Parts: sequence; structure tokens; C-alpha cells
Amino acid sequence: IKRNAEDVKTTKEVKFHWFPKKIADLDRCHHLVTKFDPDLDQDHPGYTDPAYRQRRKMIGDIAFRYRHGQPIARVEYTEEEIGTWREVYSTLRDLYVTHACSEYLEALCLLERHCGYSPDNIPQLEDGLILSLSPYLPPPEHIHRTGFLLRPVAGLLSARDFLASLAFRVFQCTQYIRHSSSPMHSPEPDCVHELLGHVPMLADRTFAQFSQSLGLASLGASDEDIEKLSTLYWFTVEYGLCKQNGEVKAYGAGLLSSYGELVHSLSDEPETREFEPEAAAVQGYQDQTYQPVYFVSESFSDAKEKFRRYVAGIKRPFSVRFDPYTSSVEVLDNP
Ligand code: HBI
Ligand code: FE
Repeated sequence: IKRNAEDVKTTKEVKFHWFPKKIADLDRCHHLVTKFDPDLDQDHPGYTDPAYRQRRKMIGDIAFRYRHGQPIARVEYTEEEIGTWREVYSTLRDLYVTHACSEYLEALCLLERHCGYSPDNIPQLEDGLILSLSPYLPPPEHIHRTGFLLRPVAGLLSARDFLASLAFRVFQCTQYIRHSSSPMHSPEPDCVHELLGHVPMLADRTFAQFSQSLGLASLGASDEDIEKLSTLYWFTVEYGLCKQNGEVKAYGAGLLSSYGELVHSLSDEPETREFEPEAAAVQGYQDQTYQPVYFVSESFSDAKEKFRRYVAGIKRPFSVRFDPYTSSVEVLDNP
């Protein structure tokens, strides 16, 4: 990723990276990582399918043209694409009952009732606004409004830009779907991963706070700290397990969007450890096959509290405070 020299600002002789101060600044947080995209990754199931790559590009253009505040253009998915979605959706749906955490199951139920989630329909990002708006939902369902907004992205985003958007309660979502020859696996994030893995969890209040605090900690952080925060993100938001009524359940999006790894994660095979941010931040991880190690949280509140203590130990020459009324961050120089 190339950044301009002016992107590194100096305050009190300390250099730190440019970062977004208000939600509209996320229009500048669009740096993609191309290592898993079908034009370059020879192992991508779409690598040898020019029609697929063309389609993915067309859908990606929605994201390139998008600016904060605009409605998100709808994609008219083809029968083939809906077929892929149907296959994953129905297969995973049966497994959730026993493998997904209760927060996930509750949210999925609401999304099915109000946001077009079903085996026969790929939900549109614009409809995911239930996380934020939905004034028409009667209580008690309104408690699920966490204020998270979705915005379209054309592929795998750099960790820095991806984490920065979480600080503003914005989740960057891909809209294209995986190749039909491989419905159960995608080397890069696609709408199955975002909509079935991430979106339901973002409807949970405590989980939403946890995600935002990861984002806030990343603003202007050093490259080393971004690496640690994205590893933490990996072992929680993507591959996290949690305890519920004496059982272990999945809450990570990488698990909830992959049949094989969801089964594997709750089997006797992998090692499980109690979630400790210091350890999770430096644990080596797998992006080619299943994880050999998972971290188990007592609860989301517990994970949030532990993370708060961890963040207090990260050095930055300033601190940030989010103002929810203006969706902007105040930057305070440390004394
Ligand atoms: N980009 N589009 C997209 N979706 C993700 O889930 C995602 C990303 N970029 C980085 C990322 N996730 C994480 O693995 C961390 O590096 C933050
Ligand atoms: Fe993800």
C-alpha cells in the first residue's frame, strides 16, 4: 500500500499515521490488499473464469463510486449466485442451532424477520441498516439497534483502513459472492462471510462496543500495534469462541461462515485457551487452513474489559474520544 508523505503527520516530534477524524473521512480508507483476489491468486476458484472476474469487478465498482451518506446501490444477483447463497445458507443454518452463540441466533432470527435473510434471497447491504435505524420496530426488538452502518468495499481491505472504520461503527462489506464451484469456501471475504458471519454479531450491543474499541485503539497506531490489533481481531471477531451455560459456542465470523471450520472449532481436535489479549495479540495464525488454536472468552463483557486493560498499555502520543452525536473523534494531546 502506497501512502503519500503527507499521510505521516508530526506532533511534538512524534510521527504517526493519518487517520479519519469524521465518518465521511472513511471515503479515504479504501486501500485494498490484492493477494487473495481472483485476478492475482492462482488458487482462487475464479482465477480461470473471466466471466466471474468481470462480474466481481462490476460489483466492486459500486464500492469505488460510493461516498459516505449515499444509499448503497442494490445488486441484482443472478440465479447462479442465489444458488450458491442457498447452498451455504441452508447447510450452515442447521449447524447454528448447536454451534452458534445465543446472541448470534437471536440476531439471525430478527434479520430473517425484517431484513430479507432467507435461503432464497441474498440480503442487500442497504437493508442491513436495521443495525442502525429501524424506527418501525416495536420493543423489545429496538434494543438491537447498535448504530453500526454498513458500507460497500471492493475486496480485502488493509488492516489499518478496516480497523479505522470500526472506530466509527462502520463495517465495510463486500457485495460479490464466492465462485459457484466452491460454495463452502472462499479465500477472500465475500457477501456470505460478511452477511452470515459478521452482520448478526454486530447487532449485539456489547459485541458492537468491543468492535468499536478495537477500531478506536487502531487510529494513528504504529504498524507494530496495527499488526497486534489485527491479530487480536483475528482471534476474536473472526475466530472467537465463548462460554455459554457451561458449553463452548462460536461467535467468530470466520467460523460462522465456514461449515468445515465451524465443526472443527468445536471438536476435540484444536487446542483451546482462555482469552487473554496479551497472548492472542502475538499468536501465529492460519489463513490457508483451519486454526490449530482458538481463544475462548467467558463472555463479551469479559472480553471487552480485558481488552480495555490491554489497550491502556498501548503507547500513543494522543488519545481519542468518539462523539456519537457527530460521529467524529476528538483527538486529545496527552499531557
Ligand atoms: N477487509 N473487506 C474486508 N473484510 C474483512 O473482514 C477484513 C478486511 N480487511 C482486514 C480484515 N478483515 C482483518 O483480517 C484484520 O486484518 C483487521
Ligand atoms: Fe471477516
